[in-house]
Amino acid sequence: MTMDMTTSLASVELANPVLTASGCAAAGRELSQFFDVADLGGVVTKSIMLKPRSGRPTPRMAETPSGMLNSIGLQGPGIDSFIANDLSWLRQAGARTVVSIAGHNTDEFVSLAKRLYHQPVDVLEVNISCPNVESRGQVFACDPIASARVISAVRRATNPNVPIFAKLSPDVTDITQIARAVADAGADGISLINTLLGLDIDLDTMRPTLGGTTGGLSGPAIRPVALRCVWQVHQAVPQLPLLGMGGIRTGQDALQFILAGASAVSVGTAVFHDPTAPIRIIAELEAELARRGFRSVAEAVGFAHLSAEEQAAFLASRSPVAGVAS
Ligand code: RRO
Repeated sequence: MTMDMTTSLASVELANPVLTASGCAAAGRELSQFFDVADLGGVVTKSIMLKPRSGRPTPRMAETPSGMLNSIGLQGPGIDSFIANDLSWLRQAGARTVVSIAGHNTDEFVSLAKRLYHQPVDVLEVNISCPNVESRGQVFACDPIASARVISAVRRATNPNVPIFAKLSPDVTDITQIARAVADAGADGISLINTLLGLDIDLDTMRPTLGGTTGGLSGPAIRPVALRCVWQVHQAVPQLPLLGMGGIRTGQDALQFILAGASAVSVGTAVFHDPTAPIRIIAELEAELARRGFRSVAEAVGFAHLSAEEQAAFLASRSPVAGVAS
């Protein structure tokens, strides 16, 4: 039996639930030497700002024993160059495109949404959670009121046919409070999680390793945190589609996020050492779903929230491939 790998992010249907994660593959072009980006569920672009931006001082990356720290600081070409070069390339490549935007304030987010109004954008990811901004006051996702303000303004300025996903930070006391605030403000879905704020000290210089002092931690070490966030947010706002990410390296990891409530997943840090990881993960996920008796991705979304009895009843009702394979 063939597996139905399709899924959706609000109104947007995807051929499969595996996307790139923002910031780990620019606008997808550099991955196209390894595979056809149209074979992905979608490409999530590096967060783009209004103006070209050189980012934070170097060094901008640090490897730690338990993950990667980045302090890029929103380096990018600015929205005009992005539309002319990157978005047009993604369109001709035939990829589903999730454009990530970032602003210093609500007006900048609104200007970006307006510039993208008539562009080939499938989903707009509103990055309100970059940890590498000038001040913590700019991490809108740490405050429900600031988050809601940005999201409602972006929702009003964005093409109504384009769903907007708010990208949230795990560095908060209660992520469900932020999730409810952005849902009430008009977010069509939520991307979670951004990196965790971290620090590394170089023992030779006895100074912070990163030029920007602090950085965002990513990789498998943050996976349980990300999974917990997806679980909690799915429970709090079950009707809202979630794009889950944080340390996904294998199809089994991706399945965990889907069972916790994600409709799709993004693969980020893994592509630095295995650029083909997203494509491999699509195949692995399909096999993992089949082994457990699922016939579609949709059946598995949020399945971990069912009781053992409910799970067994569902799988038994689906004979002849009933039951959970070991
Ligand atoms: O550019 C960055 O430094 C950056 C961004 Br915009 C983000 O959202 N998350 C991150 O870890 N780094």
